[in-house]
Amino acid sequence: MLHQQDQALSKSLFTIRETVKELLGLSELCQCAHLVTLKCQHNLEQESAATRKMLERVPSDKFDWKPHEKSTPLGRLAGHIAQLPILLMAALTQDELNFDPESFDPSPMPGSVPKLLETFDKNIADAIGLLHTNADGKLGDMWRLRSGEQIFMEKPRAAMIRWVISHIVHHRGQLSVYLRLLDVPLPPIYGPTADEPMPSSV
Ligand code: NI
Repeated sequence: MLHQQDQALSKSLFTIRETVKELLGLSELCQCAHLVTLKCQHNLEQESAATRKMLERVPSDKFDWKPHEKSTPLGRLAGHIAQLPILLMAALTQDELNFDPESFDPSPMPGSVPKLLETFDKNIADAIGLLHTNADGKLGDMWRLRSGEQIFMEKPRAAMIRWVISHIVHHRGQLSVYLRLLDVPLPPIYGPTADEPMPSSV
């Protein structure tokens, strides 16, 4: 029974592989690494476009505002989102990133909305460029996020890239609540908002 299941699975995988090769004109199975790169790029482009729509709505005179005494101020939250793609670059160019306060030198937070958007656009473009030049064949390699001896995270590069994208989405959700509380009209992301319908082309 198990043998039959193995055979069925092998047959399915073979069919998938042949279909992918036919669709993309790929000649070798090793090109699957390139498919993972393309998938990462697609996810990143999709989520960064949606995230930029939210960053564009940040009011320039409310950078110090926060919804609760325990919350991060709006400017720092938006700046953190703009800087998160730096983690992607580290995942694509280094074996690890060490947040050790002794040696880690964080980038300065963007102090205005134009600077915020400029930082986000540049970081996303640089990360996508590195995906093209650095990713194929390396996405299965393990990558670490640490502070000195303390390891926060150890994952294959592809999983780390997915984690950073999820982290951007997580903070984008927070940002949408901040903007709602500040009475800023919200853009549609995966559905309409109370302020705007989805574009007709989506
Ligand atoms: Ni964060």
